[in-house]
Amino acid sequence: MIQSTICFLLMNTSEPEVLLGFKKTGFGMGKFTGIGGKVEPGETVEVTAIREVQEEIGVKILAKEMQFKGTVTFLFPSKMEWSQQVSIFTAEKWVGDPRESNEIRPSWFKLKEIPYGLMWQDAPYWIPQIVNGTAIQAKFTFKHDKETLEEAVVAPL
Ligand code: 6U4
Repeated sequence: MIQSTICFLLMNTSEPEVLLGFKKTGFGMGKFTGIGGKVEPGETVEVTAIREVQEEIGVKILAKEMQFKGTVTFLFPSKMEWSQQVSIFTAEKWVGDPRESNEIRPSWFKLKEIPYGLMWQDAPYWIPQIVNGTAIQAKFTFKHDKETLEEAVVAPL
C-alpha cells in the first residue's frame, strides 16, 4: 500500500490556528487537508513530511520540531491503488512564511472554523484530536463512490 504523510502546522496563539492546504491539482483536488504527499523510495516518513512541506508551501521544518501523531489508513476498496497509510505529524515551529505553489494554496483556520464541509469525509473524525495534541490510530473505508465513508475506526495511539 502507498505510504504517505500529512503535516499540520499549528499556531499556538490565544486563539490557536491550523494551516490547511487547498489542493489545486491531482489526488484530492478541490479539498482542504494538511500538507503532505507520498513517501519516495529510500525515505523515512519524517524525511517525506519535511520535504513535502518544503515543496508544497516553501516552509522549512527541523526534524526535532516535528511531532509524530500516529497513523491513519484510508482504504478505497473500489480503487485499491488510492489506498494509503498516512503518517501524521504536527509542527509548532518552522522557518519561512507559507506560500502558494502549483499544487497547494495554504490558509490558516481557527480550530473552531476548520472547513469540514470542504474536506474529505473522514476529516471530522480524526483532525480534531490531532489539532488538540492527541495521537491516534485510525482506519477509514470508503464506499464504491470513493467519497462516502463506509466505516470509521479511531482510537488513541
Ligand atoms: P504526486 O502528484 O503523486 O507527486 P504527492 O504530493 O506525492 O503527489 P498526493 O498529493 O497524491 O502525493 O498525496 C496524497 C495526500 O492526500 C497525502 O498527504 C495524504 C492525503 N490524503 C489521502 N487520502 C486522504 C483522506 N481520505 N483524507 C485526508 N487526506 C488524505 O484528509
